[in-house]
Parts: sequence; C-alpha cells; structure tokens
Amino acid sequence: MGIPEYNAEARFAALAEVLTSEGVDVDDVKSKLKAQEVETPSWGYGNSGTRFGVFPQPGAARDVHERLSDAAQVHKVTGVCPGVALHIPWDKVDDYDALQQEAADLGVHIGAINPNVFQEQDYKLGSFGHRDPAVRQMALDHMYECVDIMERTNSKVLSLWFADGTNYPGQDDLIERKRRFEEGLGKTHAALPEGARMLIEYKFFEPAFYHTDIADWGMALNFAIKAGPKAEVLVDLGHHPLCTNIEHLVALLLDEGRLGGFHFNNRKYADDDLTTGSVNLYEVFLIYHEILNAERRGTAANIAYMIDQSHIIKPKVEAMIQSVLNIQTAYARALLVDRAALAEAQAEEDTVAAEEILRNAYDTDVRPLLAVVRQELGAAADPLVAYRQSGYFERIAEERQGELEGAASWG
Ligand code: PSV
Ligand code: MN
Repeated sequence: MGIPEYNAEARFAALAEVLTSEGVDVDDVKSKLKAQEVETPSWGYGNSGTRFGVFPQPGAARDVHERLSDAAQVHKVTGVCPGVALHIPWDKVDDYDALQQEAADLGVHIGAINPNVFQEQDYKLGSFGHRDPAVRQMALDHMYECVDIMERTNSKVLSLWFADGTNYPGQDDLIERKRRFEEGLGKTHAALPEGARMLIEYKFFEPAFYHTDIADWGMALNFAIKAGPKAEVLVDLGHHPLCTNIEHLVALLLDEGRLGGFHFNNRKYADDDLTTGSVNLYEVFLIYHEILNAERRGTAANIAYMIDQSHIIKPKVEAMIQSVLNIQTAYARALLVDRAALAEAQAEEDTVAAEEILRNAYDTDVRPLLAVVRQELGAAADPLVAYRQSGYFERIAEERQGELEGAASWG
C-alpha cells in the first residue's frame, strides 16, 4: 500500500485559477513560500526516549556527522530546511571549519547553537540559578564556549533553555534565584558576537516540578529586557500550561519586538514532542496569522523558526518531514487570509464573517500549491514518497550498527 500518489500539476492549475479569481496574488504567495525556512534539530535524529527509558531505532544517527546527513535529507525533499541546530556538547567536534564544510557539502548550514547546562551532575540543583557561585561560573564558562562555537560556525543564534527550578516549597529563595539568573543572562548577553542574538526559552514545568526559574513568556520577556537588546523570547509550543492562547502571546511579543524564535512541535498533555500540527494544526495557522498580521502593520520580526521534536515511535527523518509539511501547510493557509476583508468585517463587528474569513483560508487544500513550490525549489512534490523511494532509510538502517566511539548524545 504505502503513501497514496498525488497529481500535483492538474490540481495546482485549478487552485491557482480559483485563488486568482478571488484576488490572491499567487506568484507572491509562491515566492513567500519559497523564502520560508525551518531549522531542524540535530538531536531530533538520534535515539531518545521517555522518562522511563530510551528506545533505540534502526538507523538513528549516532554522531553529529550522521545527524547532519539526516537533516540534509529533510532539506533535500522539502527545500525549506537548510539550517541545522546544534546542541553542545552532544555535537561538539574538534574542527568546526571541517564541520561547516561538511554541512555545506551536504547542502545545509549550522544554525542555532544550544548550550546544555542540564546534564552534568553539577547541575542537579541548577545552573545559573544554583546557590553555589562555582556552579554558576561553570554554566557561564559553557556559555562562553558556545559563543566561541558560534563564531567558528558563523551561527547568529544562541538558543538558551534552562532546566533550573526547585521541587519543593522552601527549597531555595526564589528572589535570590531570579537575581542569579539576571546576572548570568546579562554576562552571556555581553559576550555575544557581533550581529548575534540570544533566545530565552521558557517552560513552566519539568524537570523541576515545584517551580521553574523561567516558567513562562512573561518571565522570559522580563529577563530578555533586562539582559539587553540582543535578547529575545523563544516560544516552544510544548512548554505551556494546557489552554494557553499561544497566538495571543505571540502577537504581544511581536508587538514588543521581542519574539526571537519558535521551537515547533505539538502536545496533547505536556511537553509531548509530537509531530507539529498532528494534534492542533489550526493553532499553527493562527500563530502564522498573527505573524503576518504584525508584518502587515510594519513589524518585520527576525524570527528563527526551528523544530524541537524527538520521536520514539515514528522513524525520525519521516517524522521531521511530516512536521515540515504541516508547518508549510499552516503558513500557506495563513498567506491566503483575505486581510482587507478581515479588517472590514472587524470594523463592522461582523464576528461571524471575520471567523469565516479565517476558516475559508484554513480550509483551502494547499497541497497542490506546496507541491509546485517544492518542485520549483528543486525539492520533491511529495517529500515523503521521494524520501521513501530514495532508499536512504534502508541504507542507514544497514550501516548504522553499534555505538560510535566517543560520540555524545541524549540517551
Ligand atoms: C527542553 O524541553 C527543550 O525544549 C529545550 O529546547 C532543549 O534544548 C530541548 O528540549 C532538547 O532537550
Ligand atoms: Mn525547546
């Protein structure tokens, strides 16, 4: 059986005719879709697990070289994923010039650098939030190391997430911890290379279960403002309490000029790391709608779009491709919103019409449009089919046997 085949050209001709008759500038939409970029995470290609264990997969990438190779496959078939985020020390190498060249040879480049101040035993009670100045200095030294890697790899984004928090009321002084964080983030900001920025990610729980030092977007925003102009907020879609209106906070951060990036994934309950759009694609559409609305108002935000997912059940490269397709779908549909008509409906308090305008765009089958865009980018009309036909998975499943010496990873 497999994935059903899809007749892109005939469907696109019909869709383009309808959209044009409705006043959509199809060429403009196509060029925006071609300019879209979504970075994929190196750590999404290696083995990972649940809180209860790691479940190895055939063909899972074992070191940064295999991770880059897998990421390059995603870019090859989708055409919009040239960047690969690295996690340090998991992706640490001796020669970053060679790594950059290796990436370029594969048709990708190094993207955001993600420090890791959560895995070492010293960080059990925190990193920047730790009571012991020696541990805080250790975390800061790691930041400096990552800044150095940014310079060597020409990366412009330092992406910060902290596992810091406490598990019990009274465990530590919350105000003290806030001040320690301000100091650590301020020093990191001061060390940023020219033209670079740092993104502050928040998460309201896990691994700490009483309090998290940067629990929500408001705290992240406050820390960013205090750290300096190169600090912005990173929104990971899996890091909110249930029912949080993410598109609303995205609009606010955009208007404050502090929305720096996304970690796309989807959640049903907690930080589930599900395929982006698999549970709630409408949410992704509404997020893009707010971004485009801000653009219409003149806010041209510099947003780093990244995926942050680790799949246990699905094969990793396929799951990444599916996510990218869903993100492209949400963006394409948001580009079709008739913003003039929406503004008019809003001005007339015609709430039903306003919502229908959004639904009308959201309900459009954009698959033919995306297929043609990808073809014109030199990628694949149907990326999942192309990837399966390439035989890449069979090859890596065969080749990647056993552990690699000295390779660091999540599990
Ligand atoms: C934490 O849950 C997170 O979202 C951060 O972005 C980490 O860097 C990433 O997942 C991988 O652990
Ligand atoms: Mn994340």
